[in-house]
Amino acid sequence: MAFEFDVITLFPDMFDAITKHGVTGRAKENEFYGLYTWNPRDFTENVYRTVDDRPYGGGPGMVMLADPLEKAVTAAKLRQTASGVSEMKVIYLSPQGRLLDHELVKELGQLSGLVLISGRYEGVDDRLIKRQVDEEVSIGEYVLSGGELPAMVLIDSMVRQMPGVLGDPESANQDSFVNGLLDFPHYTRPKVYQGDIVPEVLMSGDPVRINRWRLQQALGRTWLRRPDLLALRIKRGMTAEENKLLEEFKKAYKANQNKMNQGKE
Ligand code: 9WO
Repeated sequence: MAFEFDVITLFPDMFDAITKHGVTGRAKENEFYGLYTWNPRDFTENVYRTVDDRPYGGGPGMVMLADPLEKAVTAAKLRQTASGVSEMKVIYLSPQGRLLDHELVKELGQLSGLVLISGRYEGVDDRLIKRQVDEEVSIGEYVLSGGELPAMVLIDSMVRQMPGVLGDPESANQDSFVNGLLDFPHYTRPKVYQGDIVPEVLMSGDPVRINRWRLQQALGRTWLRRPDLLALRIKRGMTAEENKLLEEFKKAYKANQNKMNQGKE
């Protein structure tokens, strides 16, 4: 049975961005997952089909009404159950949520379905969140115009982890962050681009040397750009080989810095 996503959104067409393009488009066609959208506007009772109102306590902007959202969530949960989903969570995408990382992507992948609420305006009536939401998830520390892009980010990150979605079964494991390191640099043709040549080792055809170089680059880049990630990785244990490669990278980097600084000071 496929993983089922149900999304509550005022802008269902936005989700064409993932369902009609690329890896996530193909995965949907091949029924690796199902995605169904619910518009709270379709669950309104009045002629204006109102989904928002002014905030109690005053202030700028509007707040999404609890009732149309709750009716949409109820319909979404019903569809999940009818599709055979047994383990489901309701997630509200918000800057107040738990930060999305590879750990959370794996955790949510253990479920069989998700109901995602994409808010608009200044937010959602808090009583809806208390009544219906199991977890709030944030994709980063910034405010957007709505939760649709975050919902798509979450779906994309989960779909590419589904077994069989990426052609090569190894692809998802090669991803950055899976081994707690940043990615190594990539090159393709031509061999020389604007005077810049591809590292010789990548053209050697020696898979042992190539893997060693890539691991060294990943370690070195993580050391340079994400010392916080490297510290975690060191705590979880580095092999003697990894330590040697990193020390070698540091030495080469520092030697290069000294060379660059010649003449200064
Ligand atoms: C709007 C606003 C206006 C004035 C002062 C404070 C304010 N906060 C917000 C706000 O948080 N609006 C949200 C817009 C309401 C819920 C949907 N929106 C949203 C979700 N923006 N950003 C996200 C989001 C979700 C997950 N990860 C990162 C950002």
